[in-house]
Amino acid sequence: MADTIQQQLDAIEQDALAQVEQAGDAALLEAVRVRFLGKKGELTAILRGFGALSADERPAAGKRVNATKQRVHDAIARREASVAEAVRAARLSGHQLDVTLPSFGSPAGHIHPLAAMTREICDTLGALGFSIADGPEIEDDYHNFEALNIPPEHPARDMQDTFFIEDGLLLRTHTSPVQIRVMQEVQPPLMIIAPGAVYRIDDDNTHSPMFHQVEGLMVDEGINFAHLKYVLTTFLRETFGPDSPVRFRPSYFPFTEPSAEVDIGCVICGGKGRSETGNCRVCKGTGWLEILGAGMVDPAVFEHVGYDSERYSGFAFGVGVERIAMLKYGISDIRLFFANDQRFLEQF
Ligand code: 2U9
Repeated sequence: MADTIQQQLDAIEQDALAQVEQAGDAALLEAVRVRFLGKKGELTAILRGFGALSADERPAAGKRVNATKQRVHDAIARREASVAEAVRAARLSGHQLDVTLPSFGSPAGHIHPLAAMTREICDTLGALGFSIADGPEIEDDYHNFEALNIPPEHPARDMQDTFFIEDGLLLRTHTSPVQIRVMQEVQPPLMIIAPGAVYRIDDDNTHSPMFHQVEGLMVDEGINFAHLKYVLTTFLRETFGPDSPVRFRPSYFPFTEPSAEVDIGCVICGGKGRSETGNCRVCKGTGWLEILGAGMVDPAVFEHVGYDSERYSGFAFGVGVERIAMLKYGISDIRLFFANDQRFLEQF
């Protein structure tokens, strides 16, 4: 009787191992496990035949059944591991990583519109012979005001207009102190431009407490107002187009004499002063836009830096970078330059 059971066990084991080998995935292997090792499985069913065995034969027969179960169980476990490995290998070979492929790329940043405008202004003036100079943004009263012939009672010196720091220091209100420092160091002839940030207590659509200027200075023997007119007319026509009308109006600055404000024909209404609905809102109906200030350097400024004002003369000018960019690109609020909104910046 025991022999018959052993024959049955051998046959079931052979069948089970063959089926394990054929099972190609986890679900099929589970079906094999249930069929042979489950509660109602074939190897469990063998135990029911034990009724025909004598009490002496039963322990040995039980051991054989358990040993067979263990071998089938181990075969299933081995096969499970190899099936899982095959699945993993297939997945990896299907998703090969080609490290030589070009990347998707990340969005490239670009130069800020004010930096681009500053460069353009400096390039145009550079082509006319000016070299760039720079200096500190924190200044003293002498370089920012006194050397520039700005009188003690001038409104620029008021707490309302200038950011004063401590110990008589302040945030420069223009880049003119750069030119003062250069003149203290070198003798004429000189032709310099000073681009950079300046600070004034002012904040609305067209004024920002920090803004940018490019100032220019040319000093030599025999420099006169015609030189000033030529340089600034050339600069403005390079910037706003060769046919742009340019006019010079008398004005006043403490550091230049005579002084002028310079206008270009309104870039919005084409100089007509009118729009379809009435007066042009940008030039207020005048047909002109004030674009920069200029003048012949006041001899008092030369005296402060130790230049012989009998021998040398010079002209100076100043432009606001934001103002030029706003007019050139039709921007109505200066704060857009500083809000760092990608939708604005991407347009340049
Ligand atoms: C030195 C001597 C003279 C620079 C000048 C202006 C006129 C002027 C404004 C333009 C727009 C300031 O940014 S803004 O508001 N500037 O009108 N600037 S003459 O004159 C100088 C500079 C340096 C030694």
